[in-house]
Amino acid sequence: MDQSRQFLDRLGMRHPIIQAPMAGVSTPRLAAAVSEAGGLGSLGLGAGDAAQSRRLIEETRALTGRAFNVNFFCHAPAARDAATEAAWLAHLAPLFKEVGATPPAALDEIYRSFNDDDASFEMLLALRPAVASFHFGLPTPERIAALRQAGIYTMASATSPREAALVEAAGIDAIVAQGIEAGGHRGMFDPDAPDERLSTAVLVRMLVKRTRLPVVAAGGIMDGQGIKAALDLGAVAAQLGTAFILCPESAANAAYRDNLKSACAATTRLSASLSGRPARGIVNRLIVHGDGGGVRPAAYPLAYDAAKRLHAAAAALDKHVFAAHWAGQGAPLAREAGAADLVRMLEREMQE
Ligand code: FMN
Repeated sequence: MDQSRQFLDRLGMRHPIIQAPMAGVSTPRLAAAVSEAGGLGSLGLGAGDAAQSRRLIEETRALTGRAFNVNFFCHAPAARDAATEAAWLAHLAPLFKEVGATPPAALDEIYRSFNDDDASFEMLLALRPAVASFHFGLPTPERIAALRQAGIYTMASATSPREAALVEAAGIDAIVAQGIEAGGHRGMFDPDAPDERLSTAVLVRMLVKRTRLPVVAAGGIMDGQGIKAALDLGAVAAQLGTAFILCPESAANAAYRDNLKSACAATTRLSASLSGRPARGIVNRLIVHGDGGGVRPAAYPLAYDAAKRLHAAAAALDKHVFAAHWAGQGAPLAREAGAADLVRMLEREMQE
């Protein structure tokens, strides 16, 4: 049996289509609709605590009996540096002023790493979702072993062959090969390490040759033709994020949807100015200002705290020019359709 068939059978999928976990955008309704349609839906749980994650998993289970994926962030704790943080806030001060706000006196680590979160780990062992995936790094080998022992299929992002080798050595079941085209945060383990910025096609091909693990292709894949191309390169499935943002089941608000449907979608950029880690989104005023000043952003997720506060002040005035509208290079190809219809459309296009 080929590797793709084995992967699909293990997770009870009919189609090699994974809806990417998207913190802030994916929802139980979206994940359940994709899994019910024969793909694999995902919940992005990196922004919440164990109690919120439990609720979302239970809500998804009430909507589908099929497998779905739950995703957590494994980032290293922010290296606190008062001078860098103060300089970043000073750099953003004119933007805060523009919306009648003042920068906060200090920045918070708004997202907790799974590696420092015993409650989320215990919650996973208790609820045993079919699949758990990790971004920005890996859980400890002991935790990976315990999750697998509990029957949970594990996946982790890699943006380079070096990270993929670490994923394989850690005993994870499958690698999500995330190319430079991808929307949202680049899953690099160390955001300060040199980055070859490999395309999805090159990365998938390299990983298929270098590892025996199943490789899932992620980044810039927007239609069935793209999924077919990824499978031809040796991927067992494709993980699509941007393609699912316009689904009515996603949590994207009206401003995000309008922006993604506009000509602006053609201009995405990888920038650390919104969160402190490289992430691809539709270019906005904060990205232009942040990237332009020669000032180093505060570390992840401290810079994200600043960006969210700035956006909140702007949104109160109905301004969305500082909002994080994550999207991949394929954003202009995004379509508006119900999640189940989109999965059916992708499947049809794969046969063309
Ligand atoms: N990947 C994760 O592993 N966890 C996340 O929480 C997460 N959030 C994302 C949010 C958005 C809005 C987007 C577009 C992507 C996100 N990603 C996240 C990255 C996706 O897993 C995937 O790599 C990416 O969407 C693939 O590229 P594409 O958007 O071009 O399809």
